[in-house]
Amino acid sequence: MGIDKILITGAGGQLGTVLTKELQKKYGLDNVVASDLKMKPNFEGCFEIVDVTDLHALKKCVLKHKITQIYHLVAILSAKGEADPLRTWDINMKCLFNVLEVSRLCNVNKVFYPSSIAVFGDEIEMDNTPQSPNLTPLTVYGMSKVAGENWVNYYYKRYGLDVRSIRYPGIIGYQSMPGGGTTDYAVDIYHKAVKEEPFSCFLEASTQLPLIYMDDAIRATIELMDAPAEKIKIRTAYNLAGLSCSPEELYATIKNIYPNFEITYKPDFRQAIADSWPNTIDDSSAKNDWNWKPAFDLETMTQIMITALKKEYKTVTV
Ligand code: AKB
Repeated sequence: MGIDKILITGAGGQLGTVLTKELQKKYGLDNVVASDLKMKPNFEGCFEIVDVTDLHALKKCVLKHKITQIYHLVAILSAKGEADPLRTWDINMKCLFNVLEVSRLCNVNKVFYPSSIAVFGDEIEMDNTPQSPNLTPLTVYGMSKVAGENWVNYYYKRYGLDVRSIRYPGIIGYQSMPGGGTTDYAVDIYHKAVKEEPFSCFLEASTQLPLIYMDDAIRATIELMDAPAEKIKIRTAYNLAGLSCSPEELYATIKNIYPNFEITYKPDFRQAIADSWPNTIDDSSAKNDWNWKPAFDLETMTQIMITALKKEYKTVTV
């Protein structure tokens, strides 16, 4: 087998920014192609501007670099997606179809497709939400992920395309900002604390949601992609758990470090979305099939986030 050549779509996003660096470490700078609609300042490595809604542009990039694996991260998320439901559906689905078709036609042998806790809706058990309940998402983003999970399963069964997927909880990291999600509050709160500004939370104090620290999210992605094919029993998407907490619990861990940090609660339309998502997730299939085990709890995550952001803001203001 030759060397793997990796393409990441949406490489400038919250997860893409960090995943690109990890994949560069794993496969070498020359074997990873990051792509997005525009390049981030100071990006190191190979970058291509690709609009994934354009099948021909994507195909050209895949052929030019002899890509063998695609991590397809482009999507409009839960909260932003509600501003224009039909456009969200069009973009999320069109991009996925283009990635699947180009992969099938151009000998790409593995694809990663991120799903989300947004696939769940108001018919689930909120605690320890099982792998396969009735999926009735409330957002267009969630609907596109349910459809996407079924399409990747279809491409696996019909064409043998090795697509693997995780239902990410809200991802929390200091290296990049999320954009347009319902779990974004849990990143913003750390930035406000370190800047010593009060925080206005768009969810109610007690709204428990599944979250995951960035390093766990990255490791889960790479472990899933590295697992032998016969271990991957679920070809829609795996439930994945990191930690679970409410805004008031997260706030309490920050207040231990910043005793004067203030929070107010002003729930908006995102409250209804959060209310339809699980409190906690049953990820026993991921644990059993490919040995998933999270490493970060809430307290550890808070320590790391605050330490890293303090450093970052100091550097920016000096
Ligand atoms: C969002 O809040 O939309 C995302 C997600 C959980 O998929 N962070």
